[in-house]
This record gives sequence, structure tokens and C-alpha cells, in this order.
Amino acid sequence: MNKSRRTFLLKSALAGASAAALPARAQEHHHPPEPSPKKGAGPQKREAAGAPGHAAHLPLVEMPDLEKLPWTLEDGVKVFHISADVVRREFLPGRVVDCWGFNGSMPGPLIEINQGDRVRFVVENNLPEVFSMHWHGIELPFEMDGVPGLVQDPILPGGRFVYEFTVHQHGTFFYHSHMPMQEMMGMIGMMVIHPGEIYEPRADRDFGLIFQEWAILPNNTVPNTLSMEFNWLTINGKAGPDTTPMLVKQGERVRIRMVNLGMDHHPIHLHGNTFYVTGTEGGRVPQAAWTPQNTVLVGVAQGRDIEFEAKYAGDWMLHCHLPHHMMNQMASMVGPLVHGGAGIQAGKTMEAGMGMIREGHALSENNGPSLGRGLGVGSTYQETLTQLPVTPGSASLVQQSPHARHHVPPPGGKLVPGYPQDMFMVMDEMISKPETHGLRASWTAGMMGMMTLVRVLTPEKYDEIQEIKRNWKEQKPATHIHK
Ligand SMILES: [Cu+2]
Repeated sequence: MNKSRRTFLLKSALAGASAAALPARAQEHHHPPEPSPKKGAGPQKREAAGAPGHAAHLPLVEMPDLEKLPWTLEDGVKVFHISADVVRREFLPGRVVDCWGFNGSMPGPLIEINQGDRVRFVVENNLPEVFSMHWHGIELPFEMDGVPGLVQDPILPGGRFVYEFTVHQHGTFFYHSHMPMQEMMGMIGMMVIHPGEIYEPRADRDFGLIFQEWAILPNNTVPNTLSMEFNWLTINGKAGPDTTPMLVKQGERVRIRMVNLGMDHHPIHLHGNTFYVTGTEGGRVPQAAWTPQNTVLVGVAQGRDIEFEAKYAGDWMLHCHLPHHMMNQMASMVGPLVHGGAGIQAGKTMEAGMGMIREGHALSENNGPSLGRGLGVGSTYQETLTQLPVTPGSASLVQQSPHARHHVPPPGGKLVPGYPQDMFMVMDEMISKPETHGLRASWTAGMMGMMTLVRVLTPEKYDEIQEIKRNWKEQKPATHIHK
């Protein structure tokens, strides 16, 4: 970006994003969403091209690592088919979880509609138990509210129920099973209703993120829905660093819609930028009520839309700031086994790997404080902590990091009680994808749990990654329906 344009954008941002700035941004705008490879691409595209009352350059919503729900138009009604499915989702390479979701996806695909739409949802139940669907925050006829028992008979396994209503609201909503344990198995999806009149100032990018938390015991693939000890935290069904970064061009106005369905509230923090909360789960916030923030609490069952001008190039982290939500596997490095010299025999046989649990109990003095330690993803790579893969550029970092070499005393020669505290694992190559192109070597070591990136790119870098994306062949789908 040349200097004069940057100055112009800065000025316009200071002026409260005046209307004069809009044409300049519009010129630079590219529709972010790629057409879905599924059959729904047609209708989505047609709508993007200009449904009545909706401007053609309205940015559609992108949900990293998720797809959109296709629809067909029947007598003026947008008809969607939703199936409640048992789904297998890979949170991180090698960490496959058997969860529940919709249309073979966990979380479910994005429903994107317009204010005033008449919508019909044909919902089928492929689960082994009863279920019904709730439309969170939608003002609709009572009969369509989806509470089993109170409003309707639950949908039996193999059965179906048809929901139909007209949406007069606009904003960020979601759909979810109204059975609590099913919610904790993953049964949620986002529903965005675009307004009849486009929000000002106009956004060039519109992203959607769903926050979830999981308790998965060692050697299990099924979430423990009763537990309050969460060891996996996901954004759109992926744990950091495998969350796909959001790509924007420097100078664009960015909106990020966030919803939370779990047991904890998440203080979501964005690095290096100041944003405004422009929407809640109830709709758009009047501009006079916007306050500058860099952290926003997204409570359970709440939605928060944030917007900011992407003025500063960089790879800016967006993450929950609860320390326990910035980890994978809740792996603690503290304890006698860690300091014993040999460490936990990670990646060995079950007996060797679980020796800590066979002797005494999981929290006993002998075994250290962490149940999850040495198991699963953390353990698979724990051995490599002593011999971290050294990539060009990361070598000095790795050598300087005491965390990377926990079998040797820290500088000074003394073992410090309770040291080391943190994991430090590099897995750049393992989760490499076009959206991570050009990130600093060893970037993955700082990304765990409920974390992702907003990459504010120069136009040249942005185009370079788009080119890589076009040539990229998916190695394997992230989700599939469990047979
Ligand atoms: Cu959190």
C-alpha cells in the first residue's frame, strides 16, 4: 500500500470512517467466499449477485474451517435440509474426536440468509437418541421454538421435523440442539441474517467464529459431557495452531462475529488493534453505544460482533485470554516425573505411557499434578521437546528457550521448584496450509487452544496466498459422517 493511501485510510478512520472513504474501499474489495463445492453454490452465488434490496457488494460471511448450508428456492421459500449426525472431527493432526454435529460437520455449517426471508428447515435425526432444534434468539412462532416436550414432540431417531418461519430480525444468531448434553457434543451452528439495509460503515470482510470446549479423557475419542475439566478448546472445531487464519488486506474494514456455546465465558482478545463491539446476540448495536476495546467477554449463549479497520500489517493473534483456554490437552510440565531425567515415555505402549496412572491415582504426589500429561497429542511430541525440530530461523529461539530443554537445568545450573511450567512445541509443517504461508518459522509454538490469527497482509502478500490457495489440493477432508 502506498503512503498516501495509508494516510488517507488513517484519516478516514479517525474521522469515524466517513462516507467518503467507502468508494475507495469498495474498489479494493474482493468477495471473500469461494463457492462451496457442494450443490448449494448456485443459490449462494445468485444471492450474492443481488437479491432484491441487498447490494451486490455485500460481503458474505466466511467461517474458517467450515462450509455453508446450501438451499433451494421453492415458491419463494428458502428451503434448507439439515441432518443431525454423528461426526468425526480432527481438532489437531492426530487428535480425532467423535462428536455430534450437523450435515457431517462439527460445528454445523453456516446458515446465511437475509432479513425478511421466509425459511424452511427440514431437520432429520440421524442420532441414536431423540433431539430437537432450537433457533437461538430468533423471534418466531412459538410452535417453531424447538423445545422438546414444551413445544413439540422430540424428533425420534430416523425421524424428521419441518420448521418454517419468516425472519424479521438481522444479526448474528445460532441454531443448536435443545438437549444440554448434545450441546456439549458439538451440536451448534451459526446463523447470520443480513440486514435489509447494509450496516455503515461497510465491512469488507465478515468472519464467523464458534467457541467450544471439550473434556476428553486420555485414550478417549468421545467427549465427556458431564466434566467441568476442559482440556480441549476449539474455534470452529479446530484447536490452535490448526485453526485456519483469517486473511484480510491492509486497509480493509473487518467484522468478526463470535458465538459461544459451552460451560465457560471467553474473554476474547485481539492483539495490536482496537475494535468496537457493533453487535450482540440480539442484533446491531447503535453506533453511539460503541466503545473501544481490545478484549470482549463472549459469555455462554451470547454473540458479539466486533469491527475494526485493519490498519496495521501483521499476523495478529485473536484468542481467549483465560490461561487454561490457551492450552491443548492441559498438559502440565510440573512434577517429579518431568524432573526425573528420563521423562514420561511418550508415544510408547499403553502400559509405559500410562504408568503414572497405574501407580496410585492420577493426582497423587508420585504422578504429578496432570492427568493429561504424557498422553495424546502432547505426549506424541513431548519426546521432541528434547530434540525440537530446528528450522531455519527457529534455531536460536529453540536454543534460548529453557522450556524446550526441560531435562537440563536452566541457566545458572540450579533446578527451580515448579520449573518448567509451559509446553513449547513446534509443529509448523504438520499443520501447514495456504493460509499459514509466510508465517515466521516456529510460529506454532505460541499457538494452542482457543487461538487463531487475523493476518493483515499487504495486497501483494494477499494475492500471493490466493494464488497458492488456488493450486492447493485438499489432502483429506476435516470431517466426515460416522458410518
Ligand atoms: Cu475461554
